[in-house]
Amino acid sequence: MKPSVLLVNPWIYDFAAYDYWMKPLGLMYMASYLRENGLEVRLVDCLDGYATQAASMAVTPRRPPRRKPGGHGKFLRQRIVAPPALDMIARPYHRYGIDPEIFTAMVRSVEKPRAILATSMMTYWYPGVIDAISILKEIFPEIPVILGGIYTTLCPEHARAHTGADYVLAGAGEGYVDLILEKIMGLSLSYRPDSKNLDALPYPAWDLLSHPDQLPVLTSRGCPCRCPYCATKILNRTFRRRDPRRVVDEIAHWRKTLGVKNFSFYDDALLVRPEEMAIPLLKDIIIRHLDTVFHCPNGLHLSEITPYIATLLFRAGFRTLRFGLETTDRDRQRALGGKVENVHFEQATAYLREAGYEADDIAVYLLCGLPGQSAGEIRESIRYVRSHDARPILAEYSPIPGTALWDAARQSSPYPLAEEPLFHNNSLLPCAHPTLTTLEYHAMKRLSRGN
Ligand code: B12
Ligand code: SF4
Repeated sequence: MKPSVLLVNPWIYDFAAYDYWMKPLGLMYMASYLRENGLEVRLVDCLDGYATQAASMAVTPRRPPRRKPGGHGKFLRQRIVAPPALDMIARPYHRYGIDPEIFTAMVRSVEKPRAILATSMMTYWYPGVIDAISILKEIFPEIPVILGGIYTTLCPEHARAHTGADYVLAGAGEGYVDLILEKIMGLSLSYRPDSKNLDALPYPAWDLLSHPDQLPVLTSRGCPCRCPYCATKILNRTFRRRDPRRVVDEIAHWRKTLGVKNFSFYDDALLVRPEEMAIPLLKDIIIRHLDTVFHCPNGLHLSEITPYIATLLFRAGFRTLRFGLETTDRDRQRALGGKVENVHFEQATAYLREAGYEADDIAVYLLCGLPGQSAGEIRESIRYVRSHDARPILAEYSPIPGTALWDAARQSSPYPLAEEPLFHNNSLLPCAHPTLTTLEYHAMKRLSRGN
């Protein structure tokens, strides 16, 4: 019998969460890599309301929440008591995902693994990681739990001190497969692709999902820009891309084998240097008639939109377009690295409308709550975007350790950001300028929705 590993995607603990095409992509890359090395891989995904197939379950699962046809929707959720650090916040706090009893039953139904690999996402979601690990340790006390992901990369010391994981690994997991297999599991590594060559990596193990209503695609790692509020350069030091044909091969593969129609791009810089990726990718999608729909929940670069690219996006079936404008204040745009100017936004919206998109299809992220950012600046940005026939979406700022803006964030925040990642939560507007009161924020939310 093959040695097995159990992969776990922990819960989200937060004031609010909505499943905007969320899937544990990093963990699924790890899964396929381990499988190629001869391991049996099992997945327990706390965020999958459909993941209830465990044979010996003594608990009846709740009905999964209704999903939207494009593959997004609500999570199951349960009201819970917020961690003591958040006591002063008078807002309901929730566990998003399956009930802990279901999680326990699912883990119990799995044959004893040789190791457990858990992932982590937002730094401030760590309480869900701690609770998942504590249950895993109760069921399999002697099995090593290896924790990786975005939280461990951004806050490794915190994760080592608090999560109860036996190994906390920071950075790309591909670089640790030999450590996991050889040192932790005592097995030998038979498959080791060049992890710097993204085309050499196996596709993520999406066949492990119970309900692949949509799947993420990643054409690259990293970003050539260096925006001071963003963690990308810490997560991926260099910008590397796949061969666009291989990306479309992957999409066609999932379309054929799992029947998936909706795909979401998780790239940080999908449109940058379009001749390398976007143009060949979109042309290939169009030529192959895949009958697919695409969503870009992560901000796209407005400055790359030309009439030609707008037309290709439309013809290739890109239906959810979100762009990073961040602010319309020119000084702030410069301070944020100068990746975009208002003229790019105006041109892009005109080209996209021309290509066939409706005003409502063109959504633009506006950062809200940056250190020193007045409410007036945000209001003005919302007004400007709305007056140009696009849909503003407020992206509340989450301060991230190691970024260029971190010191300013710490100085502007009433919360001890460095000691407690719970205060990185964007819902708290942790670095809000005094003019950005709660009342003002809610008024802006309404303004951005046009009411
Ligand atoms: C796609 C994305 C989203 C998607 C959904 C993501 C998902 N997975 O479900 C959407 C658009 C919904 C989203 C939303 C938000 N996001 Co986001 N998102 C990302 C993004 C661009 C990619 C994540 C990803 O999947 N990467 C690809 C995979 C392959 O990488 P990975 O998960 O890191 O996995 C690798 C390693 O970590 C490791 N690994 C992973 N698991 C494991 C396990 C083990 C055992 C090991 C050894 C290794 C390992 O190996 C993997 C392969 O190399 C990241 C930035 C980035 N470049 O990573 C931001 C990022 C995570 N998001 C961020 C933010 C701020 C947000 C928002 C708050 C934005 C906002 N203001 O609205 C919202 C919050 C959402 C919510 N409250 O519901 C921040 C994190 C902030 C924080 N404090 O932690 C990031 C880092 C971006 C940034 N600005 O710097 N996001
Ligand atoms: S362009 Fe986007 S992903 Fe790249 S550094 Fe700026 S915010 Fe981060």
